[in-house]
Amino acid sequence: MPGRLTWTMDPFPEVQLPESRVLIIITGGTICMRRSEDGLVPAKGFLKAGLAPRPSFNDGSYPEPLEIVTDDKGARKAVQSLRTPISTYDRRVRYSVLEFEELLDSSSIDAAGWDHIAKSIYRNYQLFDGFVVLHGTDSLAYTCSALSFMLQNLGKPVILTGSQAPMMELQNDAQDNLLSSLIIAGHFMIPEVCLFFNFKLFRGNRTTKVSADAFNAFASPNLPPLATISSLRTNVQWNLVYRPTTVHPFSIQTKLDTAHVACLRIFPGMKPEMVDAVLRLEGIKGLVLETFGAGNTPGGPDSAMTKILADAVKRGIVIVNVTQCLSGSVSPLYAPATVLGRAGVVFGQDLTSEGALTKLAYLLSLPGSTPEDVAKRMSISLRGELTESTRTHFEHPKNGTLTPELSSLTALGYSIQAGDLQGARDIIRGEPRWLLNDADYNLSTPVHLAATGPNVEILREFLAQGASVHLRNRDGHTPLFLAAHAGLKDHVQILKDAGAHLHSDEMAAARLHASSDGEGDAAVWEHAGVGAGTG
Ligand code: ASN
Repeated sequence: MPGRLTWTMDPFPEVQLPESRVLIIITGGTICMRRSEDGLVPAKGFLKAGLAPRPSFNDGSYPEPLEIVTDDKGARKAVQSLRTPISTYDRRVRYSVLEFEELLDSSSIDAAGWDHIAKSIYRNYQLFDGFVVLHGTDSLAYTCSALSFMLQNLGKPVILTGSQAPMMELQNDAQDNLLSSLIIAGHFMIPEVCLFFNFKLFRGNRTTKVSADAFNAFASPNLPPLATISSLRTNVQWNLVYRPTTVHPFSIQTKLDTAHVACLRIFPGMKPEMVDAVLRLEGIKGLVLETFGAGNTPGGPDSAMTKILADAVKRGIVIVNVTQCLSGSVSPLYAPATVLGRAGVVFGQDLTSEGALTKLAYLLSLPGSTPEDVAKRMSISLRGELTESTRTHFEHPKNGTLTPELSSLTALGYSIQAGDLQGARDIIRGEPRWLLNDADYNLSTPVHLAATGPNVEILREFLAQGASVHLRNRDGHTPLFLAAHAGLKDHVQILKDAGAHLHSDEMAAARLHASSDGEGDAAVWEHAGVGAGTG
């Protein structure tokens, strides 16, 4: 092949290693900018100019192009793909790039841009194991928060990243941020909208930009990182990873209502009329009020400020109290905050302003939403965006040997084979998050085993506890493939209800089975998605 690179370091070129597929969606931002007469501007052709020439992004094997879906009607186009060298986890990541028509500085990204990203992920959801979104840093925390709500029942990793210095500059943070994002999206089933920056993976809706120029530009003041990178390892805090626990397939909510929400920062001496003016803007439905400390504003129960706020709540405007402080939560600790609560202002707990504003815009965009519903859901965690005071976290067993984990997994395997639902429940009690997504020597998870087990209720239980339906075993197979292969219709159905789909890699084998197995089995394969145009 012309231009083929010859520096591949692959020591076992013939060995078939697992390979994940990741789609990189490029919206713009400094990471893909070049110098111009007007200063830095986003430039197209990132894969060719920014990735292909770098050994850590290209093992030189130049694999076949990959298909991506480009519009709502399902139009597809084949685009160039590249492969990373082998990772420390004995896996390669193969990726393609979807570059937006117009690349933007993130200060110009709004709700329409969020829709564009959400739709691109939705259309390509079945073709890739994970997604990386390149985005400018200025409004990145807003986009992460918005997407975390818009992507409903997300079952795959979506990692947003960017950089403070362009990839094309000699000294940059772009290379590390993108490579780590790619590796995490291709190796770890963290089904959240995350932000990766400066060796840390954060839950996206907990982040805020804290520096205009440092590489350490983002913080997540109220939640530790979900993962950190140290030397060659990625250390995932599995006990913090949030998973949907309702059995529903992935869907998206678009058109967030940013036109009827506002954010206002209280300051000493602020005139109540100023707050009133905002609350009387035409069509206003929600206000994020950034208050002092633990949620306090000037004025007592009979003050003009309190009356203005109480009046607005009565008119159906949802007002959410969040703190101006970088960390901590609002609460009725002091009289001024208690007064606000009595006036109907919602306690936004430890939401960031970005999280509060985008959550309001999301809830207001839901069909049939009422101010009462919105107010109620603003102080409840939907995607781990706030800490509910009663929430307790299970702690993953620390250090020590692997024995307890391995023996739990083995015992679980026996319960699954025996169809013993109660036994399986007893084993996962208190530790479902990590155990259900753990894998044996064959990279089979408990869901793979339950997908062909005798008791479909065990499978249902695992899914309701947040187990992933998308992990693939060493042969590259999803639990859905195994259930269809075993001709188990009920198992196929429950997996599909939870958003499972056949991976594009297994489509050819699935079609072969569907045409050569008996008639009944062909129907099960069809139900699993063969012939549905995937792959
Ligand atoms: N202005 C740039 C943007 O947000 C900043 C950056 O990406 N570092 O698009």
